[in-house]
Amino acid sequence: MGNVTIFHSTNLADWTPVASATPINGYVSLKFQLSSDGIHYFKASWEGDSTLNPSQSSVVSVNVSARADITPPVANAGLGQTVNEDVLVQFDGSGSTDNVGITSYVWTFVDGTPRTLTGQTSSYAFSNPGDRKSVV
Ligand SMILES: [Ca+2]
Repeated sequence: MGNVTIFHSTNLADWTPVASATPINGYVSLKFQLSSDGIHYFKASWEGDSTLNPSQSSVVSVNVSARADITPPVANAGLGQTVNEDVLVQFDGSGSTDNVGITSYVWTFVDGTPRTLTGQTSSYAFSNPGDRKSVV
């Protein structure tokens, strides 16, 4: 049994060897991290050792269209504010960022009882005096 070499390409022309192994029970397993979306090609080339077992190669394509997003968002609720009770406070989370995009904003705080607001910007009039930390 000859060695199998696995090549990677994104254009079917420039092939980069990524692994070489001797098949076990006819199989070679490979773990390879794809760094970009799009079509990736893998070619397995097997070195034959006789006319009965000639060299062969086979190409498969993998279309990567959605990789898992593992970068968490960074919440920015802006600077602290001091206001009197019953005066409308403006919350602004527009300084928050994410590598893909922010799908929702949730503001939670306690004013007598736990309160929840939604939206990139929101407003609220506290009815109880005291220090509050609002989490976006
Ligand atoms: Ca993200």
